[in-house]
Amino acid sequence: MMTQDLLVKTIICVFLMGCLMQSQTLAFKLDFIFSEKDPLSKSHQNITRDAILQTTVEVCEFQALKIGKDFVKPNILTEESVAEACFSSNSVKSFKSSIEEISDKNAWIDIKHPLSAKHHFDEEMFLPGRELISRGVSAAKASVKKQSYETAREKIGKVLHTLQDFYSHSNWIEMGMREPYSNLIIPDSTIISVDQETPTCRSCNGNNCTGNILEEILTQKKLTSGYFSMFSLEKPKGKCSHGDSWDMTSSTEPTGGINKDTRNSSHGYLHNIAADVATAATKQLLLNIRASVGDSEFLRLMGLTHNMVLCFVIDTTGSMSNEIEAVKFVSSLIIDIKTMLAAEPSEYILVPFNDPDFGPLIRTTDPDLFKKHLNALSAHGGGDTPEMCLSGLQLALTGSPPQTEIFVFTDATAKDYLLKSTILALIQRTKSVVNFMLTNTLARRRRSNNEPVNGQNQFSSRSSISTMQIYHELAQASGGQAIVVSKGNLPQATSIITDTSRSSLVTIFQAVRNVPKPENFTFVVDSSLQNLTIYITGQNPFYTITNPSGVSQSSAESNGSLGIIEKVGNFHTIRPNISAQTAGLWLINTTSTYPYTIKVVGQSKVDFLFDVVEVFQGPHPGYTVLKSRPAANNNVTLLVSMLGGDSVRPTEVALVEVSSSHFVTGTLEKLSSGQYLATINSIPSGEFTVRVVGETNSSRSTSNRFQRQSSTQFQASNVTITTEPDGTMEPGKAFTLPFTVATSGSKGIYQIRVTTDRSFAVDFPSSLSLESGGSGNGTVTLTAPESTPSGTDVTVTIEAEAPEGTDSNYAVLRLAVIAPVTDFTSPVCKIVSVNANCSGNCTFSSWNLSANMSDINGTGIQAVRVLKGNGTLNTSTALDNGDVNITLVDYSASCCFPEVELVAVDSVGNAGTCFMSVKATVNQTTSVPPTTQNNSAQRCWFLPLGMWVNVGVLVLYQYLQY
Ligand SMILES: *[C@@H]1O[C@H](CO)[C@@H](O)[C@H](O)[C@H]1NC(C)=O
Ligand SMILES: *[C@@H]1O[C@H](CO)[C@@H](O)[C@H](O)[C@H]1NC(C)=O
Ligand SMILES: *[C@@H]1O[C@H](CO)[C@@H](O)[C@H](O)[C@H]1NC(C)=O
Ligand SMILES: *[C@@H]1O[C@H](CO)[C@@H](O)[C@H](O)[C@H]1NC(C)=O
Ligand SMILES: [Ca+2]
Ligand SMILES: [Ca+2]
Ligand SMILES: [Ca+2]
Repeated sequence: MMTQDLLVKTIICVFLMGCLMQSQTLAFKLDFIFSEKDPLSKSHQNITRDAILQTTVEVCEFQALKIGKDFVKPNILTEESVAEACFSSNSVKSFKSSIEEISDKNAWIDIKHPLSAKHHFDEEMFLPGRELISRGVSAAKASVKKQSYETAREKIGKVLHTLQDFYSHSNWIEMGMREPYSNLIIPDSTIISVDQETPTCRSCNGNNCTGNILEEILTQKKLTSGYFSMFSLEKPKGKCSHGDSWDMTSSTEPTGGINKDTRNSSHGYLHNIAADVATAATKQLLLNIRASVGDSEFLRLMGLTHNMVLCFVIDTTGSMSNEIEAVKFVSSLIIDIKTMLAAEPSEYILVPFNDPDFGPLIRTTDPDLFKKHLNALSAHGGGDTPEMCLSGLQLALTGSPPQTEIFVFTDATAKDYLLKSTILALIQRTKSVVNFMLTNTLARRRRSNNEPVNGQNQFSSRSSISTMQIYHELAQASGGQAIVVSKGNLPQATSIITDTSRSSLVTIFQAVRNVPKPENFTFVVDSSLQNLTIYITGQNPFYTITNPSGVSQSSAESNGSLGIIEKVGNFHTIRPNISAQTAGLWLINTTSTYPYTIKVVGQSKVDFLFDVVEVFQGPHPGYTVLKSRPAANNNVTLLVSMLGGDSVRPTEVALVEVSSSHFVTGTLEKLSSGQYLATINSIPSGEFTVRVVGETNSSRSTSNRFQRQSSTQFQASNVTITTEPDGTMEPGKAFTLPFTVATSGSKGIYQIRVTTDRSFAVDFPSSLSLESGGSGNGTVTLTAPESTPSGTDVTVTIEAEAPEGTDSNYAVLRLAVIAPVTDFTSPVCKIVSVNANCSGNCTFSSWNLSANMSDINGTGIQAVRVLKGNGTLNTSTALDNGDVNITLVDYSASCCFPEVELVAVDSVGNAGTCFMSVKATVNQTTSVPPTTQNNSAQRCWFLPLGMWVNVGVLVLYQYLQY
């Protein structure tokens, strides 16, 4: 667990050696390293994952109780079991990747700030460390409020690292504490630690370093933490060291150390306890965020979105009325006939575009509200033929969750075609799939069908770019379809939208042929797969499909022995009959003479997540997630996570060239359950996708073999862009973002382009002059308007294009705009009265409570929620003493639910709670006068020096700040 152990020292060394200089946005897996060393020690990743799983189960249980659903708590908490208990089996993939995101950002603190004492609660930096936590938590809450879940997860990951380190690096555990120190997440609370002069340690005796913290420090409950340096023996006189071999200060008197990072650390005998308390503290912080943002927002933050997202980008210019009607029709179909689908979409996103206007993005979980927005759309304006299609698509890509299926409806070319390379970068970063519904059939005929679509040069092939061709290229790059139909036939083509609304949709195979020749394609269908569907898009495609039993059907038969072929425009959908969906090797033989694409999908729990990562060497290897194109002419490493349970095992990970069926495979190394590192020694020069082949259990029968392929196409580059944002972007203030462009390609002038999805003022050098093998620096200056609401995020894409447009790369960053917070106090809850008569059968009696809530001198109460209990809440506002706004709360519940915990949240997310239990109020009516004391029922609270006072009172007023 925790930092400044061997691992971090390794990283620092690597840092110093300059090996990390090429890294992009960084992430790191601690587990891998520790499981090598000591599988029984807990890493930050273990602690973070355990706490997220436990908290999520708790929130889901509460939600289930509220709506009267039975809740089955899983015995063993895994992403799969928790998602299932939360009635969200379909979101395992996003749940898993959210946990990975948070863990990666947590670990990243060790890379980005390895020597910063406050990030690790070293050197008695208690107030600065707490400041980092409270600012981070407050920013995360602001981000969630603006639905910027990704930036919120990043913030949470970073903050958790510091919070968890407290329990390893301070003497909290040695003082006998076995509960989290709540003051670390209460911004305005007192923290008293020893001063710089007070000695805290004596030298250790022997290797089992016990008794080195001075007794008076422990008995007086004074907080202290260890000093650490890799370069110097010096530390303040009489202070404790962090300890272990990389800490040079630990050989200075007083020798030894106090950290509990692993079981082998100086105070390793307390490692397990420290890890348990750190887990409880992590839960406490997560529950604080949950109290502030509410249950459903918390679950969305964790990626448990229940199901898929429906995202439409719609041209609303004059000629589009047919299409708008078709979108309204298909949306209603999906919303109203949920039974056709496994579940209804959990979220709806709509981005209209016109010319010159586009947006805004409308995002809602309410199907009726979505319908209302759709119905409000009308076709008007637009001027000349081309419209602002890519600007609308850019908003959709940055404003929807990763891996969303996006549908773009237009009949016109893109006026903003210069955004094409930005869109490609966003597609690769988000792995979202873009499908185009194109209704200008004339444009299709005009386009040259033999023109190669996957050119090397996506940045500046501007000659052909203002045609509809751009849509075909973007669809292919994302693994989507560009469907060309007449306006009248559009409703028939929308079946693909209902198809993609199915849960657990996986891609089994895909291929693109722009220079067609007769060819045989094979792919493996496994027994876990349902609703096998094959899409073939192209002008007059000709093919024969044969299943493993030898049943075959040609494109000429729309209803044959294999199944049904639906044809509309250039789009064929093949739906094999259930009886023909045999597991085994399938064959598609094509003899088309026009370009075509093939995509095979189905529904299955077996799937994979992956990231391209960069490995760095050293005594212990590590890796960093790459957020741009990987380097050309190099080996490439993928971090692959399998979904579908423990029996799912990959046997081969390959990079498959898009334009041929050539592929390169690599070696596989198991990291932890379900996680693998695949190293491939060469990288295709053109576009490629990632394919995973594997088995669903140990027996080698063919029906247990499976294959999955990524939708998104990737590409290598000789150009790299390195940038790492530092600090927080504030409304109305210029924010600078330094970046470095390096190239192993040709020398010359590299064009730089920076775009944002928020039209913020942005300033950057338009070009950099680079030598081959050289690099150059630039700075992006971004300014969010003064009026930008706190929590708004902005996606910044920095692109660099080699001379003649022969190569390009990008860096995609998501930044949060956070307004400075001045309100650090939580609302106060005062219970005014409780009336309970809970005798006999609880179902026949009820109780109620009145409370006053206020946010004195603060931003005001924004929400009041029930955190625990199953009753009815009514609120109203009033003025107290003429000027203080108070919220009057009335809560009533059945006596079967004798406990309630209420929370009042102010405008910046500070949450104050009150708790009430009427368990013991048999036959009596109680009226509790408001008190001003800080108390809690059957809980513990903190004195500044950290003494526990356990107040075991049954009915008690509580003013507990989270
Ligand atoms: C920590 O997590 C890894 C990876 O999931 C796992 O293999 C290991 O057993 C965990 N360690 C502990 C002590 O829980
Ligand atoms: C180290 O000290 C702890 C605490 O006194 C004790 O429980 C443990 O057994 C000791 N370990 C060894 C190897 O002496
Ligand atoms: C495809 O396979 C069939 C039979 O398996 C074979 O006859 C045919 O020549 C193959 N076509 C190509 C282009 O390889
Ligand atoms: C999908 O597959 C299931 C199970 O095979 C079947 O019951 C269902 O009807 C299929 N749905 C569609 C739309 O074909
Ligand atoms: Ca138009
Ligand atoms: Ca126009
Ligand atoms: Ca406040």
